[in-house]
Amino acid sequence: MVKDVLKKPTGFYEKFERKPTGSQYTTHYCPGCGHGKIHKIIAEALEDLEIGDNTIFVSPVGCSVFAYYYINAGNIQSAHGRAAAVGTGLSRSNPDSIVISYQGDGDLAAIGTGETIHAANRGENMTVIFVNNAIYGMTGGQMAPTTMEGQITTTTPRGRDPDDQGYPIRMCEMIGTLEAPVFVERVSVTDSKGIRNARKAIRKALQSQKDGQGYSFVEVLSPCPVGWKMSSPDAVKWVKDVMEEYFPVENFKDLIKERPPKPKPKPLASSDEIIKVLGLTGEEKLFDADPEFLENFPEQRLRIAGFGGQGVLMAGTTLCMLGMNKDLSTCWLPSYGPAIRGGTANCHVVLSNSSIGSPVVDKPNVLIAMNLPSLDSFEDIVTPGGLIIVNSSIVERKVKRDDVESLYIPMTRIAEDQGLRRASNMVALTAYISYTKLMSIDELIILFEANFKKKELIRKNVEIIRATHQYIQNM
Ligand SMILES: Cc1ncc(C[n+]2csc(CCOP(=O)(O)OP(=O)(O)O)c2C)c(N)n1
Ligand code: SF4
Repeated sequence: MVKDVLKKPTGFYEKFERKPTGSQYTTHYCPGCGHGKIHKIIAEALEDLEIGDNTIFVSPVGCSVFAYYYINAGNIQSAHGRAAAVGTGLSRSNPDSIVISYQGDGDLAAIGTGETIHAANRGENMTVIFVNNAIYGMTGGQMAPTTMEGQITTTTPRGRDPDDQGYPIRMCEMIGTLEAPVFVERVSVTDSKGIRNARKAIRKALQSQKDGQGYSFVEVLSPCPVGWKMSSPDAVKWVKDVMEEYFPVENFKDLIKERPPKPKPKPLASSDEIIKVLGLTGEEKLFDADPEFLENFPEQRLRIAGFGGQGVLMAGTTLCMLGMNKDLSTCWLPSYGPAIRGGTANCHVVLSNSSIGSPVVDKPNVLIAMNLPSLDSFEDIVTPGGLIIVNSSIVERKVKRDDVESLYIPMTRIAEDQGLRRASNMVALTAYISYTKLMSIDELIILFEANFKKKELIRKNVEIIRATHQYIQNM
């Protein structure tokens, strides 16, 4: 009689559909890589602890980038180093879920160090699996913070020199000093004993999270034969002889028996509470919602672009405030280079009468180009039939496309004529509202008067709004 049936754990997908053809039963990891072993330990734990259905697996950038093709759980890909932040959001908004943050050493101990330490210090309810392979594997073997002293990498061709590049960072030791974490252990996936211990540690961490105790951190020393340019057996030996010497394989903290479950995260403040904290009455709406206006409002996806200092970002936020007052859904996404004043800046703005899928406006139906680089950069991405509003005071050329509507407004001159050159953003905004007749200019004036304090500034801006409106009327 067959007693044991060997099968793939349900924590893995039955088929790995990374590639549409070819083997759908193998991973992309190099032979001898530790990632595969660690994935298997996690996949088995998901099945045995019966948590597969409510686990969210966060994989950031690194060789584990395709983990979502293998691990049968909810999967989220985060940006490089940002898994701790994403994990925080996930576990707080889904307090009954198990959140596993699976990160390489470049990811966790370099670009994501700050977030990692603070998530640990807050005791976020998540399990971090930290794969320490002493190198940036995915990008071809650059030095990581955990690279060993003397180790040759593509960025330390003479070997890591602590006088130049510092010493390898011991993350478990650092995190073990913090109060909040429940369980911190370093393991190593080299021989069968090491793998058994890794299995135990990962299960303990996940069980602890299942029991609501908070933050666990398991560091796994893991071979990267390709990045280290070694054979698999030599890589395993190097982990044992070199890495384990500097990174002791041991437990640094285990409060699992004594730590009571953490209280569930408090619900976010209600809108009544926010209104109270802000000292508002709740009646601040400037306009009554108009069902007909909402019903007929065509979605506006704008890019407002210009030099830093021209107020393009503020034009976007003002437009959003105007939209919010009309009960529209709005969002605003700024984008600017390091040199804010004088550099280029632009913002993405969406106004819609239904929910907004993405704040990114890659195909705007309105472009406000306040300088030439903005027109050059964004003219082509405006959707056919869209509108391009150009600051003709400083943009000498015309719009090249003939499948969009173009409007040329001397924004800088109109602002200057009213004695406030830097308010060309108000000209741009007024021109857009006045020309499209989406909202009334009075609404913009009332909003301005309600939100800005300096009387002189309000007066000048109101004059600019009126002058621009007049300019559009006379066109
Ligand atoms: C913001 C950002 N910076 C840099 C990169 C390039 N990048 C991709 S993977 C990687 C290194 C990953 O190394 P590690 O976290 O150690 O994981 P491993 O590949 O070794 O498993 C880098 C630097 C990126 N994708 N995003
Ligand atoms: S480069 Fe290294 S970490 Fe990446 S898959 Fe290959 S062996 Fe694994």
